[in-house]
Amino acid sequence: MPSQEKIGFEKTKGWIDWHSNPSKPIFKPPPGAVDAHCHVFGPGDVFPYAPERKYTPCDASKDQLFALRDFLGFSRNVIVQATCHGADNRALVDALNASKGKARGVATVKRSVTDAELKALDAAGVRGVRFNFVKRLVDVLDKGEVAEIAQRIRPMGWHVVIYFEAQELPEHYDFFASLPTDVVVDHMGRPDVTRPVDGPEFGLFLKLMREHPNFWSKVSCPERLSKTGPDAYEDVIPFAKRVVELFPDRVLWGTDWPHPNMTTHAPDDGKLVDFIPKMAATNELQRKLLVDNPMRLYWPEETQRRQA
Ligand code: 0GY
Repeated sequence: MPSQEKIGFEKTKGWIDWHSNPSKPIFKPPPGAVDAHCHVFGPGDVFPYAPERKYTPCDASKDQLFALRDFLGFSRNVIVQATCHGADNRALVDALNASKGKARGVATVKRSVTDAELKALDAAGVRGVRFNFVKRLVDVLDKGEVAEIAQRIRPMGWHVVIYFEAQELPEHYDFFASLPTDVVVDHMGRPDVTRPVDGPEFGLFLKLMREHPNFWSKVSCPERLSKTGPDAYEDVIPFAKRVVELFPDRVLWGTDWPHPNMTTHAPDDGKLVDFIPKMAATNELQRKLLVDNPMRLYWPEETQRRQA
C-alpha cells in the first residue's frame, strides 16, 4: 500500500520532464562560472512535496543537477527553493550539504522561522530568501510578513529574491523599492516580449533597476518568455541585452533546470548556454554575468580574499 504522500506525487497533467539529452554547448563559460538559478525537486519519497503546492513536478535530484553543471562547463550552482516544496527546505539543504561547497542556496521561510533555523540554513549555505508573487504559484503573500523577514535576514548579509510578472509590477513597485536588502529579480520581471523594449512596461522595470542600486536581475528563462518557439528565443534578446548592458555589475544567469511548468517544450540546456553570448557579447560582460557578480553575492568571502 503506498503512503498517503506518494499517492499525491503523481506529476501534474501535461508536465514536461526536463531534457534528458541536452546538447553540448558551443559557448564555453569562463572558468568558475555559476548557474545562479536552478532547483532540486524531491525525490518526492524522501523529501515530500508541499501540501499547498500548485503543481507536482517530476523528481530532479541533486546528483542530476551536479552532473548537468559539469556537462555544461559550469563550476557552481545557486539552488533556489521552488513553490512545490513550500517552506520545507530539506531537499535544498541536502543538496547544499552534498555539493562540497560548490552550491549556495535561496530558501523560503515563513514568519514562524526561528533564529536557530535561520542560523542552520546559513551554515548550510543559504544566502537569501525567495518570495513568489506569481499568482498562479502562490495564493496570497502577506507583504507585512515579507517586510518582517527581510528585516530579520538583513543582519545576516542575506538578500531577497522576488518573482513576479511584469503586469504586476505597478501594484508592487513601492513595496519592492522599500525592501532593505539587496533584491534579486527573477527572469527580468517576466516582460511580455511582444511589447516594445522601449515601452512603458519594460521601462518600469528598468526604472526600478536604475533608481535602486540594491536591485539585481536574473537575465534567465528565454524559454519561458519567448513567443517564437523552442531553442531560438530571438525575441528575448533585445530585453536581456538591454539589462546586461545597462547593469553589467548587477546581473546573474541561470538555467532554471529542471524548468518547472514548461508546457510547450523541454528546453535544451546546452542551447540555453549558447544563448548567453547573444545577450552578453563581450568576454568582460560574460565574466561579470557568470563569475564576478554571482561570486560577489553568494561567495563574498572568496571575492574579498581575491581582492586582498
Ligand atoms: C522558476 C519558474 C517557475 C516556478 C517557480 O517556485 C516555483 O514554483 O519559480 C514558473 O512556474 O514560472 O523560475 O522556477
